[in-house]
Amino acid sequence: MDGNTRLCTATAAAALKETFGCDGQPGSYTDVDDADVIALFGHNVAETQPVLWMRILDRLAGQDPPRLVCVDPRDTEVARAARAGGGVHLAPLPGTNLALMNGLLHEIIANGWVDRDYVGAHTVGFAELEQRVVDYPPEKVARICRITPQEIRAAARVLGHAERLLSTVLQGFYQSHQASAAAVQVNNLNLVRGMLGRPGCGILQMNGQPTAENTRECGADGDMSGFRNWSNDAHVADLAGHWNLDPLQIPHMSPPTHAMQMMRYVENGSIGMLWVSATNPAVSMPELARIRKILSRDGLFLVVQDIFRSETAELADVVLPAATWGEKTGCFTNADRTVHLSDKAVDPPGGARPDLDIFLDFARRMGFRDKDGAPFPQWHDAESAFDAWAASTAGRPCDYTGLSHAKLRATPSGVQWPCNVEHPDGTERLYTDGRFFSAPDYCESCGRDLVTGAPLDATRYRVLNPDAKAILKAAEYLPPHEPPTAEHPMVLITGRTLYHFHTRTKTGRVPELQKAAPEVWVECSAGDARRLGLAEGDVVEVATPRGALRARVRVSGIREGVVFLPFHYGYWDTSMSTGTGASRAANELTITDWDPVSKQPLFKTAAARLTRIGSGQGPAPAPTVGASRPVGDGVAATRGGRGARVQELTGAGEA
Ligand SMILES: Nc1nc2c(c(=O)[nH]1)N[C@H]1C(S)=C(S)[C@@H](COP(=O)(O)OP(=O)(O)OC[C@H]3O[C@@H](n4cnc5c(=O)[nH]c(N)nc54)[C@H](O)[C@@H]3O)O[C@H]1N2
Ligand SMILES: Nc1nc2c(c(=O)[nH]1)N[C@H]1C(S)=C(S)[C@@H](COP(=O)(O)OP(=O)(O)OC[C@H]3O[C@@H](n4cnc5c(=O)[nH]c(N)nc54)[C@H](O)[C@@H]3O)O[C@H]1N2
Ligand SMILES: [Mo]
Repeated sequence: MDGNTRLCTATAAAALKETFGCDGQPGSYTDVDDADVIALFGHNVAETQPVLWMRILDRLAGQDPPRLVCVDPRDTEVARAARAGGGVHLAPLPGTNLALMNGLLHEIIANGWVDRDYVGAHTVGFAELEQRVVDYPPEKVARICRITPQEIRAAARVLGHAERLLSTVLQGFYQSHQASAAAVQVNNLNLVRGMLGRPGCGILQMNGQPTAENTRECGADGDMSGFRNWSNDAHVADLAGHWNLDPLQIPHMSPPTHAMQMMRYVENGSIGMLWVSATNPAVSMPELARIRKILSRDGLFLVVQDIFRSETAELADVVLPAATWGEKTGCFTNADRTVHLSDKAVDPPGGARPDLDIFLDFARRMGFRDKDGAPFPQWHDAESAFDAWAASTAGRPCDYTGLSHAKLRATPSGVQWPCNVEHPDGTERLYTDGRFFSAPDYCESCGRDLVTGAPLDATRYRVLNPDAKAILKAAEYLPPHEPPTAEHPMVLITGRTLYHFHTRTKTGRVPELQKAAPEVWVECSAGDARRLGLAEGDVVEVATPRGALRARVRVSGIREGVVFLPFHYGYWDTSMSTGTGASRAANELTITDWDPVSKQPLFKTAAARLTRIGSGQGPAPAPTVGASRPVGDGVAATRGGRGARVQELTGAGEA
């Protein structure tokens, strides 16, 4: 059992566990309103979380705007706003985040911008961190990241002088090698600066989708329900009590197999059945030729539960049609711990059923029983499941005991956990008193070695951190596993555009969104384009050691030596404008490899080659908005139109 979160924010969870002993977002979105510096690490918030970006834009347009620090190899809207507002944009070579973070921490410590009182009272591990980052002076880091020492010093100065620092982290860090190690250094940055637990001072190890937070809390992402600790027998017994099970009915020798390893087991034949719900791995997992082969294996019984006939459903033995949001009731928890209720608005079509109903039906047909022989699970619909979940979180960091569907319905803007008798209206920020969830008997995890990923044992953890402090963990930088070579001289990164969501099962069906970004494109810098004899709109082959695809070139503000592919386009719609009918999925090219700590795959570093095939007809099919903005003139702007208008039916059925 593993969540899509493995591909998404497993690293957020891992980084929080390493530093605070437990998952759970320290900060709040309200920190945007008070911060004087907002630092975004590998996070293109303008295109991927535009509502949060609007909140930042409000600040930027208001009195006393915050300065931004943006770390991204592409010229995103965030990067532009950082430069325009007296902040800093760093565009490191992909795969060098940890070196950069060590360099920034080096400067902050060397210049004495450390809050010694906070560090002394609330953290362990400072001496080791200090010793580690001594080896990362700006000149050395600049050579690794291929930026200038002045840029590193400038960014460190902004971070070092911040009075209220909000740091956010997302896929530019999480989908790289040494992902958890780099994300942990962002936690370290806020801790050494004493920037936590006050308005404007926060860390947002972001989520991609709210449900990523829920999979972590509920124990569907290799975690144990309620942020309990796999290696703590008392935690397992406590959970077994809530579920009325014998502790042995909860297998807990070790965390469950992660998704990347599951695929290996299917490949080996040791997993014979896979049930895929609400995720489309035939497009979203790395090295698709391999994934297709695995999912098509004769010995595999593949069940796919989806709302559309996805690429993965095409490979299924059985398809279970699911109801979508709006057709069912349930809760979402946002990145900053805000719990929302989403009420059913309409009935699902045909035989489609809510995912929960499908799972409960399965449990009943299988005859699952609790320890008294009564049907398990004990709940039977969204509300009873929520109540059982809330009860099971009593005393845990994500305490939902003060929440119910009724309370959430009465609080439409949501409630931040923990919400209990002590905090009946929820909790805006964690760790305001400098006390953490990291006590040895309470913590979710005793942590891992940041370089190898090996778990640390409970006895050593107890010695390291007996008093529930935050843990400053250091790590040496190691180069990426697939560096550029003579044959593949560029670095390939992949990611998103504003207009599409993931594998496009929904946004590909919205005409105006599809029109804004109809086809795959590849971004490269003006310098690289000149060197390779490429012009805007040319057809190129993008190749890595795993495969190749064709795309049209967008000459954009991306840094030199790097190319970018959006990963939204699946392989079975072959209406490609190049007319080749070849696959256009970015994941044909990505590598089977993962971060040793979080097991999140590396979607953002591969060695690649661009080869010109011929000229296209006009500009690339890429939006002119966001990071894919062309550097030259002559590309018609992406805009909305009549097709973007919707007709809303009111209760009486009138338009
Ligand atoms: N429109 C839209 N919004 C979405 C989604 C979507 O599909 N479409 N998906 C949602 C989900 S689940 C997620 S997880 C989020 C993801 O949100 P983001 O993480 O913001 O999106 P990405 O485009 O994956 O990557 C962010 C940036 O990382 C940069 N990057 C790549 N490699 C490196 C590197 O080595 N170092 C650094 N510092 N930066 C690097 C890229 O240039 C890119 O601009 O978006 C969510 N929101
Ligand atoms: N190269 C590359 N690959 C990436 C990434 C990247 O940046 N680069 N990002 C990774 C990240 S962060 C993520 S989150 C993943 C996303 O990867 P996926 O989760 O595979 O992508 P989605 O398109 O969101 O797939 C969700 C599926 O669920 C279906 N669905 C929607 N609502 C419901 C529902 O209520 N019930 C059911 N049963 N089904 C439903 C949709 O139709 C769709 O088929 O991709 C990862 N892969
Ligand atoms: Mo994600």
